[in-house]
Amino acid sequence: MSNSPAQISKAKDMNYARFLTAVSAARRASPIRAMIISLAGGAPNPDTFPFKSASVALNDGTSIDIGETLMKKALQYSATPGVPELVSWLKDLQKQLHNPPTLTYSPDKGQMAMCVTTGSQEGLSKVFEMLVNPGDNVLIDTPTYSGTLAAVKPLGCNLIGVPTDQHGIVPQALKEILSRWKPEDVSVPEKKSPKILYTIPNGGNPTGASLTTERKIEIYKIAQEYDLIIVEDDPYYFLQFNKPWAPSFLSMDVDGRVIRADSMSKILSSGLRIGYLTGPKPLIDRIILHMQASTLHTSAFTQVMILQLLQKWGVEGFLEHIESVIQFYRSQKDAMLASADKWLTGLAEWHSPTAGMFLWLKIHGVQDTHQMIMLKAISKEVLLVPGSAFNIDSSEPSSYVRASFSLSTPEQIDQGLERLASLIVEEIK
Ligand code: 09M
Repeated sequence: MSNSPAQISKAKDMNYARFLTAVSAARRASPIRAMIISLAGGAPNPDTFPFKSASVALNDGTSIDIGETLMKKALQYSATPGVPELVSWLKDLQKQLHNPPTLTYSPDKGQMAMCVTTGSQEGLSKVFEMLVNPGDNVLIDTPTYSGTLAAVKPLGCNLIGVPTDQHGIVPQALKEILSRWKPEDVSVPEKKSPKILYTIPNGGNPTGASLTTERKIEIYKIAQEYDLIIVEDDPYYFLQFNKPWAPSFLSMDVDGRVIRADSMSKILSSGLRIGYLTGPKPLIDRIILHMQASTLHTSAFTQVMILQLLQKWGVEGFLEHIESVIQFYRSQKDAMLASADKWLTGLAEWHSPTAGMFLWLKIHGVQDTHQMIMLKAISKEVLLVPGSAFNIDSSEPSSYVRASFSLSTPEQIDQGLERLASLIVEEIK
């Protein structure tokens, strides 16, 4: 059944309790939970709500209609893991795209489970709060998404940056870092061997780099050796420029050691705030307990709106839509690369992004881009982020900048990079 590469075989059973923080382990199901689900408890009467129905016009000329009955459901409390029909649709999607080996496992042995989150950011921050104790060593792609750093740094852990190149994490570098520990150290808590590895496998933010299949297999095996949970943050999975799409860590997860964060933000809407976590049931259950004590659930209206669209489209229609989104970003990327060639040759270097919406530029002769971008580029209307924002220690200098090719027209991109070129020339003269 599984499409995991033949080279990976299952390690010993996972002991999920080993990974939990004290806070996460202490979470208990709320006594009103059953009532919320049965709606027998504190649920208000939706007949008193002012909203009746909704019709949302789509760009293709059709619409999705939320009639009175469905609207009542959309306005009411719902189940914490997500509106059941949406969870079921997304489960089928994960099966079709990733066919995780854990689909057939028993619940306590890491069976694949899912929950809908308010954007992938909510899911990720709850994953970190579940797994990261103060003083823990945590392995993380460098450079990495500033929002991840914002979620994980306040937990008081020691972030260990894993070097990356144009193909993402360098497995040899990961091995070298881990060689500070012996694989048997994982059973000795005082040794503080890292328990999690966070990575953005496709279209890295900020680098635009994607891991190759070979590297993923190698990294998964290292995770087995050191009993690591892999946190696979993959919001740019659906924005991969080349086919076939790379197999995910989830697709090779024979052990039940991968928690995958997906996002609808880049393909359906970022403001609707829909993400979803997929991972072993014992861990997803902990996230759900956390949600029961915080958001209760992601907006049911938002979920129903997305569900209506996905049911209308089916998986095939969804993938067709994604194809058109990819085409847009691919041509934007090509425009940015052409302008970079035109204006920045000799002044900067870069790799062609394989997914996502960012070009990562290394500026020649500029040790730290922060001043140049924050003080001067803004006045010249160039929308760039200095590389230091993506460093574990943002006070460390960076000679990189992240350029986004999402919102600007090819003409604006061209003008922007022309301005950047003149800034660099000014800076290094
Ligand atoms: N910049 C993201 N990235 C971003 C960004 C953003 C306001 C968001 C990675 O919408 P979610 O919650 O599903 O996405 C969160 C997320 C998770 N993981 C790797 C991401 O890149 C979103 C929002 C302003 C700026 C922002 O710059 O890169």
